[in-house]
Amino acid sequence: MRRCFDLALQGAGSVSPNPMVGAVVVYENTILGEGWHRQFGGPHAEVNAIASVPPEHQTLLPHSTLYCSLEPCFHHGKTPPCVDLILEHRIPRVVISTTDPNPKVAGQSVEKLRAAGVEVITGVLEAEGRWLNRAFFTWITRKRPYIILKWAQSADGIIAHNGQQTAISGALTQRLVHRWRSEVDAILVGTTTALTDNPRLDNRLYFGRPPLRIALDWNSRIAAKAHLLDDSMPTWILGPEHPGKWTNTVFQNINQASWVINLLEKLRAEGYASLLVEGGARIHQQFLDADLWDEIRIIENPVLLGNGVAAPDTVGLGAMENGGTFPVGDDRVQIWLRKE
Ligand code: AOF
Ligand code: ZN
Repeated sequence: MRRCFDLALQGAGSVSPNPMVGAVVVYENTILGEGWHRQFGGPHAEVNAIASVPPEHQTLLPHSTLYCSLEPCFHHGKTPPCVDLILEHRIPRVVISTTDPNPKVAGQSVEKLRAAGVEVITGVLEAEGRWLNRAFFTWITRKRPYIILKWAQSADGIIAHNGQQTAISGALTQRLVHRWRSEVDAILVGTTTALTDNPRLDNRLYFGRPPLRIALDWNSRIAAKAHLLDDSMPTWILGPEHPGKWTNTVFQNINQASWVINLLEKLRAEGYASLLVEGGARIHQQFLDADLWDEIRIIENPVLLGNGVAAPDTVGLGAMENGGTFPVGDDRVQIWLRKE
């Protein structure tokens, strides 16, 4: 199953809003084939795993076990049901980490396999399986993108000098942040961050697909020459239209008073299943106050800044769970998770 998870992770950044899924075909303790869901709209993990079994070993399928990190699908989506493929190949045993929360699946494949006489074992490394696809589970059950709030702070809890771009985290952490960007579907910043940092919000220090970038600009203050308005990658600006010829930039006319909810609805409608909120403090606070967050990633550097913009207050957030802490160069990354 751990091998299934490793395979599944190869799809990070390419399959959303679908889950990352890995599958392994095993005959008498020997792996005959492996596969993962590589691309949104493309073949599922089970299809790739079965197709990877060499022709001379296909006759072993009716004597093999299929391991799947997620319950095989039951429905005709962009691809035919994996459950039928398993039955066609007469695979007698299927081991699953978690059932698929998608209402079109939701345990029905497990039932169908069992009804056909297939031995099905579920719940293997279930917590890890859920963790792997926490964005997908949130997307399905909460009907909104998975929301990650991220900021860097000094040892005395300051995220920036007032109105000034302030470098806090180190170069190695910068690369990690670009990796995080490549793993999410969209990134959001507020106007102050857009004005003081002139961010690109791309993932040039890592590989993979760049996310959708989103900035608030209710009063058209972002300059035409700002990186965010260079039209180089998909961008949403929440605010009135700026003059210019845009192919990748969309000006979203949404309600300023309820923009957080409106934005989440819009992201959901367009299939963006995860959102990384990169600040500033006011925006983070709005998400925290609305209790709309799933994960907080705090980068802490030992520097003392003395004064400036204070980091959002997480002490009052009772419902937090420690998601782990690890060093990156001179920085320390702390992850907090929302309790169910
Ligand atoms: C699987 N194996 O590798 C994945 C599954 O539109 P489709 O056909 O790609 O179906 C997408 C849904 O299928 C997705 O919402 C989830 O419920 C399931 N994903 N299922 O058997 C896979 N990626
Ligand atoms: Zn499938």
